[in-house]
Amino acid sequence: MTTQTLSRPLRLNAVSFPAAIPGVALPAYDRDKVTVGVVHFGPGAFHRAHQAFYFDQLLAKDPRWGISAVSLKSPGVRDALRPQDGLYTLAQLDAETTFRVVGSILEVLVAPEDPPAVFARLAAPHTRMVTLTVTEKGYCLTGDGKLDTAHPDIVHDLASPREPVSAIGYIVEGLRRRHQAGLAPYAVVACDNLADNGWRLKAATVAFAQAVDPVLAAWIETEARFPRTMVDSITPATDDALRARVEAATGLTDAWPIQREAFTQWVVEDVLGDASAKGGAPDLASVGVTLTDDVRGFERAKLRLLNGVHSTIAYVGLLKGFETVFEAISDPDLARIAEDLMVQDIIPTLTAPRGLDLAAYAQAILGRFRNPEIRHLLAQIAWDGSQKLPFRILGTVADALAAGRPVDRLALPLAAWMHFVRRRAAEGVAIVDPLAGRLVETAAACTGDAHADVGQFLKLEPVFSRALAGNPVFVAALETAYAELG
Ligand code: CS2
Repeated sequence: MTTQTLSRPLRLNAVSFPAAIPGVALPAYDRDKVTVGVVHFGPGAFHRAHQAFYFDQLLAKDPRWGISAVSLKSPGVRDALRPQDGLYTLAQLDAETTFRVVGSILEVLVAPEDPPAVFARLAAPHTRMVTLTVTEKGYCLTGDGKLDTAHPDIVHDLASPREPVSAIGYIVEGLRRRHQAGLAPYAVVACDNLADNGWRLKAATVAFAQAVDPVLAAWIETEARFPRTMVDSITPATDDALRARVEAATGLTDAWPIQREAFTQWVVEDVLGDASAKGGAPDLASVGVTLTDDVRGFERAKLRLLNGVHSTIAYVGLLKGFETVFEAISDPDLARIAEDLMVQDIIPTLTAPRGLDLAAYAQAILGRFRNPEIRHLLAQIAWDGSQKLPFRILGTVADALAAGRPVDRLALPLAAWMHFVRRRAAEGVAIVDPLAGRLVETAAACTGDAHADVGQFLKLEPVFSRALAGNPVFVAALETAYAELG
């Protein structure tokens, strides 16, 4: 027993990390000299795989950009990372596997436990950037992309703007404090898979501020930067297999390591220019971030080709009994559907940004789905369908209809999602989706008849606009796909 205790690997932390097995990349800077320059909402797996990785590289050149991470709800990440002094391991699983200890997260605050600590970070002169990965639903938007003033969190925050619970409520309260203190606003960088993410967030933030303080709203409108972004790196949820693999590879235990593919991309709208020149914004370009005035081209291509096809593989794959993306894309029928969707249905709706060959980009995405090292559960991608499908598939559908092209294949993921919802509801399995209640009701009203069932789903207005729900070509395609998959 004593031997076991003695031989147990050390927990990763600020003291132990230099003892990692050689070959593991370690922070290339003195963490004691790093200061907070960024407040990040939503320190889930994606943030830790992606933005925190870029800032980890940046800190080796400029120590002003440490991250204060804020969990808006659960203490889980804080509880895992505090004993590790914010350190965690990033495993890149690909043809070559690498491990890296990331040091850019200096602290994790749990907002509901200590709102003043969050306000203090937001209002600090050195905080120049606020980033967000709060998933689609964290933006509290209506189906048509405006601030959802009926959302319970927004109702709460508009009534008590100094005691917010939503990301938008915190952003506005932080900006109010800066305005009052005569400080410049921070740049707000949305890093979720929403079309025109920064613009939508800006509009929602200004609308919120307008209801609270019109002078503040006007200041935000003119002074604050909300660049649009495209973010990309496939990041499956952490599991025990990863914990064991990380422990074996690094010689240290890590309660919450992160895994992703080697590929990573971050495209940010180049609106931080002035501030950057004055030393007020991080030099993201120096660590491989693309700064461009054509973010929309990248973002549409990624949302529609990668995320749209991901969701297709997830819903159709689950119906066929597959568990992971790798298994599903190894099925010849599904691989054909995925490729045809990309080439014949999605690419014709896109305008390639300068320097991007869409056909090659689509092939590269399919190659990434075929990465055998990545065990990405279809169930994870299937979460929050009501929030994801409008951005991932329905924009393509609307464009195809407007151009007079068929939408039969594009109807497949939507019909598969309907079956997925029905099956889960029938099995009594919880549906992870902010509309779960309405989805279960919709499923209960279904009979198995394609026309009637599709009609039930099309009543979900936050998902399907009236124009789409009333389009006979679209409805016919959905009914056919639904009957075929049933
Ligand atoms: C996935 C994305 O879970 C999902 O819905 O489609 O998280 C996807 O892996 C990332 O956007 C890739 O960048």
